[in-house]
Amino acid sequence: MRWIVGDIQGCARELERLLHEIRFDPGRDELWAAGDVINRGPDTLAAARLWRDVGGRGVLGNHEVYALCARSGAWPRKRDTLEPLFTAPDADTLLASLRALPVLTQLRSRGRGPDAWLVHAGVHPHWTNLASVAAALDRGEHDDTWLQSEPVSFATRVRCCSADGVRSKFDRGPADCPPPFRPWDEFYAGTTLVVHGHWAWRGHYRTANVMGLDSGCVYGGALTAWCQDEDRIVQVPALAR
Ligand SMILES: [Mn+2]
Repeated sequence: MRWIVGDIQGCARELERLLHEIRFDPGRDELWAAGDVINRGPDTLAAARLWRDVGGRGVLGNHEVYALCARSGAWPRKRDTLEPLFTAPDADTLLASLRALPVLTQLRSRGRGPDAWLVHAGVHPHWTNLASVAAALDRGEHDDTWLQSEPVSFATRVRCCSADGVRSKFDRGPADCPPPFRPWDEFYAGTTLVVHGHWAWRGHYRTANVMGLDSGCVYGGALTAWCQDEDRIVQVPALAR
């Protein structure tokens, strides 16, 4: 089975519980993270290691971009929960596997669920051919310049934007997006399902062509995963801390 999990953000125990609940078998199943495996939450190092140990697939989130740029010194360090990761003996290999992740990737259906595109935050209104955008985005090296480029920032950070792709800083519910900004998915006219994370305030939702998987586990919500092959959702509530 192929599972796509929403923002883990260092919630290693909930990820562990989820994998147990779905009887995840790394030899048979695939786990794809919708980005933001790390930071904010209580146990970034354990989350990153568990994600890696079961196969480590996914797309880059803004917290991975931050971690990589903070680590290299390209960005100043902010308040974060990355110290145990940065000082771990396997820090370099863990960070290298995060850096290698694509920003936008296609997941072709192999079962009951539909084909999907996976991205952390969303797709730009001008991105009408996602296959060519994905190919262009992942061409070349994922160096710090690439991590800081506008297309990568857009795909890993957007919630509300204008019709020409100017992003708003607004991060609450989609109904309250201040005009002229609208939730990015209102500009997405493609027929292939886009699966994303990043918008915890919005929680898990699904429309005809978009699915959100960030149900705010790190804020006391739930960790949500979608099984593409069976087209079903499994949620694990956040543990009390
Ligand atoms: Mn995010």
